[in-house]
Amino acid sequence: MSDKIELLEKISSRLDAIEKLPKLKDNTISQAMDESGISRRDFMKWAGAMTAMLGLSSAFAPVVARAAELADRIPVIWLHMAECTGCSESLVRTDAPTIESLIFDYISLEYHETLMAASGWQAEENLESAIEKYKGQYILMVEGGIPSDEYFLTIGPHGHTGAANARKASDNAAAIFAIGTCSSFGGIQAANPNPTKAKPLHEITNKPVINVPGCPPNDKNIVGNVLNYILFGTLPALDNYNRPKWAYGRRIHDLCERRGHFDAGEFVQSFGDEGAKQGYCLFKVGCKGPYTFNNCSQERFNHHVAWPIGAGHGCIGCSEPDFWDKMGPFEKPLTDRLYQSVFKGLGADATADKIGVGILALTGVAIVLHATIATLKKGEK
Ligand code: FSX
Ligand code: SF4
Ligand code: F3S
Repeated sequence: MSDKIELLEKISSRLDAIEKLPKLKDNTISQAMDESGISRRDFMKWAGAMTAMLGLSSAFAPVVARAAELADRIPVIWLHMAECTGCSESLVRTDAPTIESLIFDYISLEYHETLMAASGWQAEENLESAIEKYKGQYILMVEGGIPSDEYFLTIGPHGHTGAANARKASDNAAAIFAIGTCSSFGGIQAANPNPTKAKPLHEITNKPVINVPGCPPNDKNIVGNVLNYILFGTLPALDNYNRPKWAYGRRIHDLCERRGHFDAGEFVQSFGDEGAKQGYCLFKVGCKGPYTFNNCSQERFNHHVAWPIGAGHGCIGCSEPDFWDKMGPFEKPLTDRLYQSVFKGLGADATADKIGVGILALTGVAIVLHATIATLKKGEK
């Protein structure tokens, strides 16, 4: 039997078992799509695109669609720590529902502070009863950096700390996702001087955490992780920063729509100049796409129409550890120093393909050199 058929059979029997679990929602995803004017054909097209995004062959599209239809069987607890709520907004703030936002609506969100009606005692009880009722079965998603100093971020009538809530919810979860750069790496809360001693989720719990960074992360990356868990029930292939390789395996620069201009030495020199009007490369006005691992250039935001570089500003490296401190100034290239040692001595390039810091430093030099030489050559023409 080929590996593909064997895997498909394994997934199908996992989905059969999940289907037997109680439905946690009254409606079905098909009803929700009907109400929003999304056809079955659109849904299957979407499933095909998600299949490709997850790095699976098209033969897996029907099981990906089925996993989405079974998303209501898996309870989800979503905790907020110190953040701007942009990660939740990435999913819920749309002018017309996307299939991702419908699925987010359809998964059984047992607890989500921004979206639920409960507050105070009732909210605290809801969290405790959801953890108890679905012990060992729920997906935990945590958004935000976690202040480690007990004085900051106390929540609810008992005054539990965010760190204590996150730890307790992690202890009993079936799978744990750090949603956004704050939860994955500390984010803006942990930026120098880090007054609340904010930490990433993986430093608060000793259970395995899958990081889904981005400030905010793409809605497809959040939903893709839920689907991946339903399909496989195991950790996906991860890079050195525990980011799923299917989403964070390539640099922004690798598939950027302005890459041809980079190679040709055509750079925007200042915002609003002729090069900017021509859609030239943004490296010289600070784009950090060459150092950033994420799939924004393919997946984009807002119904797949927009993303930072498409809108005319460079990538600021928002899915990399410590980017607030290490990627700045955001509108200048990193020409004053070699790009290295972003996080605990590792460089961003040490992630997906395990290139060492030495080579990374060379990469930084090579990129700056390319930009300089290409511009000089351009001037000679
Ligand atoms: Fe905000 Fe989420 Fe940035 Fe952080 O996103 S978009 S500050 S990653 O935790 O709300
Ligand atoms: Fe795109 Fe930035 Fe790379 Fe230029 S430097 S090609 S704008 S990712
Ligand atoms: Fe962030 Fe860069 Fe994507 S700034 S949203 S990783 S293009």
